[in-house]
Amino acid sequence: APQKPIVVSTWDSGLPVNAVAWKILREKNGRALDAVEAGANSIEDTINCCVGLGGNPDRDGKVTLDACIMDEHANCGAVAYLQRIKHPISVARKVMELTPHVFLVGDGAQQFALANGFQLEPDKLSADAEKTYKEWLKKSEYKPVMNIEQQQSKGQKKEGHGPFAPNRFDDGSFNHDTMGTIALDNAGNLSGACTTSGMGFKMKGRLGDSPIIGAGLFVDNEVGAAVSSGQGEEVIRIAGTHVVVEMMRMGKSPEEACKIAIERLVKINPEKAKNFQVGFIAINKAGEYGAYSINPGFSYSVTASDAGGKVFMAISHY
Ligand code: SD4
Repeated sequence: APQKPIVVSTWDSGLPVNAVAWKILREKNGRALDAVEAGANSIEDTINCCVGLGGNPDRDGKVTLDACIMDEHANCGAVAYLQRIKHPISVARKVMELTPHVFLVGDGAQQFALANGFQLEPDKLSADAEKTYKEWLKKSEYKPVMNIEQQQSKGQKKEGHGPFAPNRFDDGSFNHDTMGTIALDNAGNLSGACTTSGMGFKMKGRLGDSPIIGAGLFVDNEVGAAVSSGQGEEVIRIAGTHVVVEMMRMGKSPEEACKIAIERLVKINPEKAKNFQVGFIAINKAGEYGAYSINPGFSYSVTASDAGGKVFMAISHY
């Protein structure tokens, strides 16, 4: 049922992110933009494979971060190939608010961050990333893998298909990847954020879809918002989240819109598509939400209110 506020994030690991966003949306009656930024910050602070400075490095052993953010006025900001800065999403927001530009990369992005109060963090991998990187170096295979954490997890994956099935590993870890968060606030405005350390062991300088407006994230306050996770190259090829939002503009539901974008992507090379993962999530102006992915294993988290005003959290899988 249509509802606001609502916040939807990629992956099971989106649940705690949503909880942070929810505080702003519901308890403080705040702006969707503030909510998605705070949510993204909270996961950038944790050690995990795929977001923030604790994430997996590129194949030269450097962690390089990509992020973008977009608000209800079509303001947007992005950073990419950003090193040693803890909160890329907040740097992206500052690019949006303080510069005449949309996108800063590499040294320039870092310099801008330092000039705006961000700290230079140590040039050091997290213990987890260090271990994974050493393991990877043994073969140094340049081959992007689906659902990175799933492959790394020592635990067995518990079966969890269909709406609202739990998706945890036996060792308690979450299914996890790039964090995309989209929200509709009480005022009826939409915003989104996308933050990632990118594909693990990528080539130096490689960017995926995540920092690219219209690929990794798109928001149109008249229509809806969408964000993606998965193999960025494939999302860029179809300007993925822009397709999703345009389909919603034409009257498709969020899930239908995500499905159309996924089908477009698969059609390019159906054989190849069996071996990579892309998932889209979307919400529309009415607070309806949906998602679709190429392969099983994708999940997303929703935090909203039911008809009685009760808060619920859910995880859905395909
Ligand atoms: C990328 N979409 O860099 C991001 C990261 C991701 O599996 O989701 N990787 O392509």
